[in-house]
Amino acid sequence: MVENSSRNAVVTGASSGIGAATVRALRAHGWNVVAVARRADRLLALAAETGAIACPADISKDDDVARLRSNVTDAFAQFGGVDTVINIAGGARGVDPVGSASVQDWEWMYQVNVLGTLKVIQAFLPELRAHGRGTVLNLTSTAGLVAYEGGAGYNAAKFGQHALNNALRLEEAEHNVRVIEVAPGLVHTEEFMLNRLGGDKEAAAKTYQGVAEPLLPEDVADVVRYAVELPQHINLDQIVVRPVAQAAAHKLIRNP
Ligand code: 8X3
Repeated sequence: MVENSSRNAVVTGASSGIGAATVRALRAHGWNVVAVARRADRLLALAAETGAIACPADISKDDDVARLRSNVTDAFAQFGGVDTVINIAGGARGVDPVGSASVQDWEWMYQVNVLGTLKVIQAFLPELRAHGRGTVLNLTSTAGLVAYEGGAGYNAAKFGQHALNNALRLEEAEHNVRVIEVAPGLVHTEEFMLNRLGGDKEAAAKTYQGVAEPLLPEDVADVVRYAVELPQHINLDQIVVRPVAQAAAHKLIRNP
């Protein structure tokens, strides 16, 4: 732990991918971190590796979020309180067109991407305001900027999260809470496409096939770390980060 630092972060979605990489990146730079995810086993391993504090919680459940809030308050009390909330938890389910998409999948995506982010923000806003120099960073996606075929449910959720960011930035400026959005394109994570495609490993691998250098979770984590380490009066409103091979959502260079 770093005493009297004003580098006290909560990171959700920390059990794998960009969330876990963000915990590693922040810890490597001396941040105090509470790492949050549903899967306790993975979280505890990450905590043992990095020195982060593990708080297993499902951010879509009110009781879990209340417990998270009280754990974070206790953990950071002697270090000046939480000043940075990083919402990485989220995900996609399905690639079906609107006409045949599963309503359940859409509901799940709205729950985790929009309402989960909302609940975590609501839990910590009073402390961020009280701190006087707060940061909220929400991980969205380029899927929140441009819709694509088969993407509508995920697009709708990420567009929604993007709207939340924009409204929140306007509302919180007077409390000196900055609101940063990081919107990645193609990132080769262990689980994102696997979850989206119902565990179909072959189909998931095809997403990245022939792409010379898709982004890795560590690449996005570096961008997140950079954004939250900038002096607090600098607000990177929105950072769009893609691999060079993906010039746009519809233009991805694949080698044969
Ligand atoms: C992931 C980016 O292209 O699968 O958030 O929508 S994409």
